[in-house]
Formats: sequence, C-alpha cells, structure tokens
Amino acid sequence: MSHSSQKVRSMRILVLGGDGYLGWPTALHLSQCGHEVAVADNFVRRQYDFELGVESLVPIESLHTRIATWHRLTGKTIQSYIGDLTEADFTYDMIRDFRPEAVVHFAEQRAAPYSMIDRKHAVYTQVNNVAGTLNVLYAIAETDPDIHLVKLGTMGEYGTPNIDIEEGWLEVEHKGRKDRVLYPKRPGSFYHLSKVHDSHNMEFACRIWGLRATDLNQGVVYGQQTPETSLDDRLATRFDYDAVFGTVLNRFVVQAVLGHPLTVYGTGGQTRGIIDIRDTVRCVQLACENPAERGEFRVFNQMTESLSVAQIAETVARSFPDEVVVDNLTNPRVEKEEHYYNVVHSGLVELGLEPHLLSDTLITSLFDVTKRYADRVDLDAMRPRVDWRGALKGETRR
Ligand code: NAD
Ligand code: USQ
Repeated sequence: MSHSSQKVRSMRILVLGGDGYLGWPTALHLSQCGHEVAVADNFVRRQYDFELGVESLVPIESLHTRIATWHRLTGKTIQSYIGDLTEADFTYDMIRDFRPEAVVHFAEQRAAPYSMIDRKHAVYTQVNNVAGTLNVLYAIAETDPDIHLVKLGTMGEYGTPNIDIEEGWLEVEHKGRKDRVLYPKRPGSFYHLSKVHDSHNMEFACRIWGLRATDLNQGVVYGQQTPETSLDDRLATRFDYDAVFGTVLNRFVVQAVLGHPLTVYGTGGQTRGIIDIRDTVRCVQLACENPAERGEFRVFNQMTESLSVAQIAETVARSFPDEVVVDNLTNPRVEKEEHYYNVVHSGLVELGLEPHLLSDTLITSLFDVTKRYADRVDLDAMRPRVDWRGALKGETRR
C-alpha cells in the first residue's frame, strides 16, 4: 500500500551528520516537509579534506551560513548542535534538550578507502562509528525509548553473496528446523564492517531494551542537487570526486568533463546498488513518518537499481557529447568482479518511494555542475592510492 498521499503531522527530527553530503539536503527536505529539524555535526568531514589536501568540487558554506540562508529564504528554523557523538555528555545533553521523535543518524566516517589507509584510519573509523552509535542508543534508551532511530547502513554490509540479498533478515531452514536470522554479512572494507557492527548493536538494543530502529542499507549515492539545495548557491551540498571520498558515478562524471579517462577498477564487473540523492532524502522522510514498532529492528535496502561499474562507465560515456576513454586500472580493492547480485528492495517502495532511475538528464545536469566548477578540480586527487593489501606490504604506519 502506498502511504505517499497521507497527510503527516509535524515531527521533531534530529539529523546527526547534518553538515555532510547527505545529512544537509535531508535536513532541508525534512524542514521543507514541515518537520521541526535540528542538525548535529562535529565538522570532521571538513577536517578530512584538510588531511587529504582535497576539497568538494562545489564550494560549500559554513553550517551557520547554510542555516541562516534557509531561514531567510523560507522563514524556517533549523537548530544546530556542534559536537562529537563519541562524547557521551554531548550526545545525551543534545537528545535531552531537543527531545526528538526521530533521530536520523548519518554521522559516521563513510569512505571505504579512508578506512583502509592504515591501522590508524581503520581504528579511527570503527571507534568513531561504533562508539558514536552506541552512545546514541544509550542516550535514546535513557532519555525516551520511544524515539525512533533511523540509521544509515550500507548495501556493502552484505557483500556479494551467491544468493538473493533480502532486506536485513533471512528465513533459514537447517536440519529440519526454521528460524529468522540477521542476514549473513561479508563486507569489503573496515568501514563497511563498522556498519555491520552497528547493525548488530542496534538489533540487540531493540531486542533487549525494546527500542525501535530502522537500518537503511543504502547503495552508492549519485547526484548533487535536490529541490531545496537548488534554491540558492549557499545551500549547496558537497560533491566529492577524489579517489578517497568520491563515489563512482560522481567521479566518472567529473572525469568525463575533464577529459580524464574513467577509472574503472579491474574489469568493472563488480555490481552495486545505486540511488539518486533525491531518493535518499525521500527515503529518510518515509522511514521517519512510518516508524518501526517498539522492539522492532527494521531493515530496508535503500537502493533503486543495480549496475556494474562497467555499465556505469558506459552510461556516463554515452551521455557525454565528446569522446570518453575508459582506463581499466589494476583494482586497488579486493572484491569479486564476476558475481551474482540480486537485491530485494521493495520496503521503501511500499511506503511510497517513487524512484528516480539513472537518466541521461540527471547525468547531463551533473556535467553542467562540473563544468561550472571545473577549474577547482585537482587531477592528482583522481588516482587511487589506497591499496587494500597495504598492510601486507608493510606500508601501514603504527
Ligand atoms: P559525509 O561524510 O559527507 O557526512 C557525514 C557527516 O557526519 C559529516 O558532516 C561529519 O562531519 C559528521 N560526523 C562524522 N563523525 C561524527 C561524529 N563522531 N560526531 C558528529 N558528527 C560526525 O557522508 P555522507 O556521504 O553524507 O554519508 C552519510 C551517511 O550515509 C554515512 O553514514 C554513510 O555511511 C551513509 N551512506 C553514504 C553513501 C554515499 O554514497 N555517500 C551511501 C550509503 C550510505
Ligand atoms: N570504483 C571504480 N572506480 C572508481 C571508484 C570506484 O571502479 O574510480 C568501484 C569500486 O571498486 C567499487 C564501486 O566502484 O566496486 C563502488 O565504489 P565507491 O567508492 O563508489 O563506493 P563504496 O566504496 O562502496 O562506498 C560508497 C560510499 C559509502 C557507502 C557505499 C554504499 O562512500 O559511504 O556506504 O558507497 S555500498 O557500496 O552499497 O556499500
């Protein structure tokens, strides 16, 4: 049944990671839908840029200016909390102060290559992500267990199993007995593993304390604009193209415009679930407005279609008016390039999602964004430098 036309009452929604690529457009979208929104962030994403010597292709304003611009344009207020989720006092105080009905949690280190740089980055990623989420679970349990946690997970938690990927849970029959178990996970980086650990901690909190949580196992996101961010340049969200934080389709678009070969890793046979950023914000809205039950650990696969990396490269190349060269680089990651991939992703559609499938129009609009800021591109940042097998070569620092 579609719930999309139902009139929904205004909710208090706290968006953790609200200064990031997806958190900021989501906060705007929820505010535009009439919800009372607050954002939280420690700005560590902006620090990674300083560390790596790169920056978003599209210039982004400070959170302060973004919020002030939104208020000037729409009259709507977004509250902000500046702090780190791994600090329990900050997390508890914020949840007690804002009293949200839903907490949308984007606030994690989200780049697989960043987590594979060396031991230090792997440990940072897992401590930041797992400890931050644990603090959020405790703060919810001790403040108001009715608060619905909507947490961003990732399709990469599942890996590429040789059976269909279900939405989080699997019915199994073993030696004549049946059970419903968490879907077995086999992720491909220490980052993706951090999400698996989070999922287990959330399921435990739902089962033991009766919390309510939705895990949104999202595919690779593409796109840069939503109706809200397009209202004013000062509302723009970031657009990463570097080899650490840039995601595959966004990178290929920038490479096509700059006449750089598309960096397909290996044969490009690896298939991934993908999703348009406009669908990301809508999915989060649907999850908030249709909460999980108390004690329920609900999982949705937040992706709209599956494409291999080679198909993504072909689609970008076909949409670009000039010639595009594809460079099959030695794959710096360890991943299957030939595999089965069939994902169930009906839960969000049943709640009312009407997917934007990948189109030439969308890709062309990304070409336009890239052309506008092409002089900001650092071509050196395009080459992958993080090797999944780095630890074996004594390349990692203690
Ligand atoms: P992002 O790095 O742009 O945003 C994350 C935000 O969280 C940043 O602003 C960062 O400063 C903040 N943050 C990180 N750790 C924090 C902490 N300890 N305390 C407070 N703030 C903290 O990432 P994104 O691309 O917007 O992704 C958001 C979420 O969605 C992540 O959890 C990511 O794993 C998930 N996701 C992203 C994609 C994608 O393609 N971008 C796909 C699937 C899932
Ligand atoms: N790839 C290339 N060339 C490139 C970049 C990537 O061939 O220049 C390939 C990778 O080898 C991989 C695929 O494209 O097979 C996806 O890579 P990616 O960097 O676009 O995405 P990934 O590392 O999986 O991570 C991104 C987000 C992460 C999110 C994840 C969703 O950074 O936050 O969790 O997408 S998913 O992949 O479904 O787990």
